[in-house]
Amino acid sequence: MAYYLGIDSSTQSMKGLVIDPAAGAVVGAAGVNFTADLPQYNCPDGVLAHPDPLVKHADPLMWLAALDLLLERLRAAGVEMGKIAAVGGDGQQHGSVYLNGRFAETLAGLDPAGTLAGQLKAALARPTSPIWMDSSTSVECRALDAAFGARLQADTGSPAIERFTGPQIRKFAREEPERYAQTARVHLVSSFLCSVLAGRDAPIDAGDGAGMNLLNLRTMAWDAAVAEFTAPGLLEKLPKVGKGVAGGLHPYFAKYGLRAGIPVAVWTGDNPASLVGTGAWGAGVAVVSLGTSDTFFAALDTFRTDPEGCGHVFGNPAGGFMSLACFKNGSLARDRVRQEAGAGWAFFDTTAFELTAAGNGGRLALPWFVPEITPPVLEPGLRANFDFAAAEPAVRIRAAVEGQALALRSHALWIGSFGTIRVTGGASKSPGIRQTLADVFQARVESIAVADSAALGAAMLAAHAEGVPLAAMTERFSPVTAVCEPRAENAAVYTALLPAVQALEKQAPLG
Ligand code: XUL
Repeated sequence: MAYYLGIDSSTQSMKGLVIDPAAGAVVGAAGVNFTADLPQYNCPDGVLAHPDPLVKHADPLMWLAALDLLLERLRAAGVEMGKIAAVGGDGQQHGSVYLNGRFAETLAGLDPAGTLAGQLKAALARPTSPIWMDSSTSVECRALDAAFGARLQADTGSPAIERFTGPQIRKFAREEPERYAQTARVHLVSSFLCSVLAGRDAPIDAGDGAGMNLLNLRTMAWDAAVAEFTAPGLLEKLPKVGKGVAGGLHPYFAKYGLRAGIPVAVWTGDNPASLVGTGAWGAGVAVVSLGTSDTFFAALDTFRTDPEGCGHVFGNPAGGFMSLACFKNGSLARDRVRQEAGAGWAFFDTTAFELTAAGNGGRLALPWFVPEITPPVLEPGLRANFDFAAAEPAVRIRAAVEGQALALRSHALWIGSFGTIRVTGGASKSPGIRQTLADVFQARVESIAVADSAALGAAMLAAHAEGVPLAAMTERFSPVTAVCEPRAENAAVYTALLPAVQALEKQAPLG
């Protein structure tokens, strides 16, 4: 049967997953870790060292070396590469790659005797790529705010955001005008790697394009006025906006056993790919991913934006739109609350919730140990509406878990209501957290065992581009492993606490 390959180019690694939709099986997987496998690019954890802590760049040649190595590893692992019928992929969002006039010609003439990095080095107009962790463009964001005001969010789905590509391009054009002038093409990480596979300039999809502060989501075309303000002549330097198939696989990749000419699906961003991989691409299902940071994402039935400007709107690769909000204080914050309470994981995950009642008697905490993104608050520090330090460990733990869950609900109000929440990430194994989410949202909380949801989503999108229905793949590849039902008797308790968490977000940290 036909196989499909999905490649996830994320911050710290590149992963490949090969699926056989007819058999409902993952038939191959491989990964390249940038720190361990490609130390020569000096990007531990995927980031180049820089004296300014706000500047976060990576070496785009490392992503090319990773692509060569990943395909070689898949082949060496015994995957029947000749059975792969289409390739899809996704990239960490917002990061950008700057190419000169030699890019198109170099791509077309890729020679299997050489490496991708070796051949494409001379096509870079800028040696480094700013990535999503960069927050050095506040000046550019304020300029965009002043020029476009609320229209920027109303039309592009987000207000001006430091890590978004438009502000990054504006900074580059102002600081390095000569290199900007030599730039013929600005690609996202996703569209850059897709171009390499297809051997020609690939489009940017609406999933990833919406993370640029440049794509008008009402017209699905680049916003000419915003692009020109961002940097002179930018419109001509952007690839097309598109979906479907970018082209046939370049013969260069035949050296890994892949068939030249198989369709290369237009790549998307890692979050839109995860929306597909977690099976949440339809309305009414939200995903809460509990990791280092917590993310909340869901399909949006119609285009609308967050009135508070915290959440983003991206294209949904399955059609329509999706929302995404990122909460910086996730698992690391929970772990710190646990440690400071002197509790073990069993106590944190279960016992604390047995010793206390839903609503915690109104005692809430927001464990913001680092500056928060949702809502944007620069001053770190724990917020609480009671004497946190003096309270029992179980009370502290419930206060923090309920505070986080209520903040998630509060910032998701604009998106709509959800009958189902799918949870992923390490902390999703915690019974206390799952029941709290179920009760706070009054939704059924489903656990899913999907390790690499972005790579899986990318493989599913490759298959989908070839006519395989997404619904059938979701059932097979993203099955529900556990369910936690909401307790109706707790609905009113949490609804009554929403104003309290909203007030807490405006409070100063405890001293
Ligand atoms: C989303 C974001 C990150 C990156 C890297 O806006 O910045 O999730 O996509 O994963």
